[in-house]
Amino acid sequence: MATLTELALTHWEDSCSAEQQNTALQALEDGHVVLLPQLSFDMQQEASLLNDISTMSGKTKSISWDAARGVRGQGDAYDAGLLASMLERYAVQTRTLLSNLLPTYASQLQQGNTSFRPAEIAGRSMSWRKDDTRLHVDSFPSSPTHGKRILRVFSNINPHGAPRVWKLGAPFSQVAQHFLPAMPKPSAATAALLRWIKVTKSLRTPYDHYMLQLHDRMKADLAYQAQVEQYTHAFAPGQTWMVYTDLVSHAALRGQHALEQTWLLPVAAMGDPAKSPLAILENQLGRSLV
Ligand SMILES: O=C(O)CCC(=O)C(=O)O
Ligand SMILES: [Fe+2]
Repeated sequence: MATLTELALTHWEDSCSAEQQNTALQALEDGHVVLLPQLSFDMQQEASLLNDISTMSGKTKSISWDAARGVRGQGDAYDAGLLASMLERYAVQTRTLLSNLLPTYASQLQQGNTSFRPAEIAGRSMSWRKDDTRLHVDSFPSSPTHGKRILRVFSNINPHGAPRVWKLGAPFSQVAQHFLPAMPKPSAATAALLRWIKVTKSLRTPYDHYMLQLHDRMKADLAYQAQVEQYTHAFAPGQTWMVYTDLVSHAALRGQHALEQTWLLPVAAMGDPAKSPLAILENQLGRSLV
């Protein structure tokens, strides 16, 4: 089961010892959460973004930013310049952190979305598929990763002392063993159609098919949710943590105000590619998935 590995970094620019680098690499690839309890995101003049804004719709989970498209989501309710500067700074700081902590990944990391999550998680009404209070592994329906790893960095920036409470569940190999037998096989025609009508931004490979099925079947199965081994952990305000969310069963139960940065990594850049969801699925299915 996933555990937490703590590292005592205090600044985003901290240089890391070889031991810290090795600890972080092993922990992440083995499906643990790396917790940086003393590494906080300094809000500076953007603190006003944490004032509650009632125009944020209950259905919206986050406001996203990327360098090419700028701010998306319910960004209108906020000062766009402040939002962009906060999210861009978070992207830069997490990149600095990862290049110091995971130098073997650094040149291969591809920057994904940066997100601001100002809405309280608890009590939100979400469709089951979007309900992150249920244990799941991450898979993006419209953005196939083609096997690339999803490494995410989170910071709790709640100004009122509220923790961000997560659940962590069973190891990926067990999740796959539980759900793979009943899954439909991927269809090349369906994948081509989804691409043609632009439901997906690139071709949904067999790997992406199985990952999306896992995500959906985990969330849809309430008996599984109730019975699977799991434990709860509260991330305090001022803390940062990172985790391979494609590998680690996770759920976010409650909390308000977080920042998140997504990084994608080619499997070949891992210390041990055999620990990737791609390799685990290929091994269990006895076929290539890319
Ligand atoms: O917002 C969070 O704390 C995590 C939610 C989650 O599971 C996700 O974004 O994939
Ligand atoms: Fe998730």
